[in-house]
Amino acid sequence: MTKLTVLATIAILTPFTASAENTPGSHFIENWDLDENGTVSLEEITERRGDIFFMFDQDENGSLDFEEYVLFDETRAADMENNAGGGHGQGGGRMQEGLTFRFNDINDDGEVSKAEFLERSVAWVTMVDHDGDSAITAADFGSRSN
Ligand SMILES: [Ca+2]
Ligand SMILES: [Ca+2]
Ligand SMILES: [Ca+2]
Repeated sequence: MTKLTVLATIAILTPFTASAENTPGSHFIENWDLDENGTVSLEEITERRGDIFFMFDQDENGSLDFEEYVLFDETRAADMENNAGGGHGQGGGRMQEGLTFRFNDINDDGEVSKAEFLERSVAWVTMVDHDGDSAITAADFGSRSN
């Protein structure tokens, strides 16, 4: 069961695949743009992060402890490794950072609560949103040459 859940999660956590034939970030947008309007809004990010949180909160206590985060980290790492052959999207590092333990444990108590994880959606969008429209679009991935 857990394995299946993790596999299903990989698609969500793969903002940049080597096979992305179009613009960098298009795969991310495909996965996170819930209403398919071409823009990933803060609401969509928050909702999706809620899904991810739920998947990795194995004991469902509303908090990701260190052990649970290890699985989350490993999943992302394996995922990046699988895609290492291709060119990385330029926004890849920033996108990954938004999912790390350090980034999300706001009060530094060694656990990432759901409130912390969701609250960091704002900071994540801000970090990735280059053109300042408060949403994430292909333009924010430093794709092609403008
Ligand atoms: Ca949207
Ligand atoms: Ca937990
Ligand atoms: Ca915390």
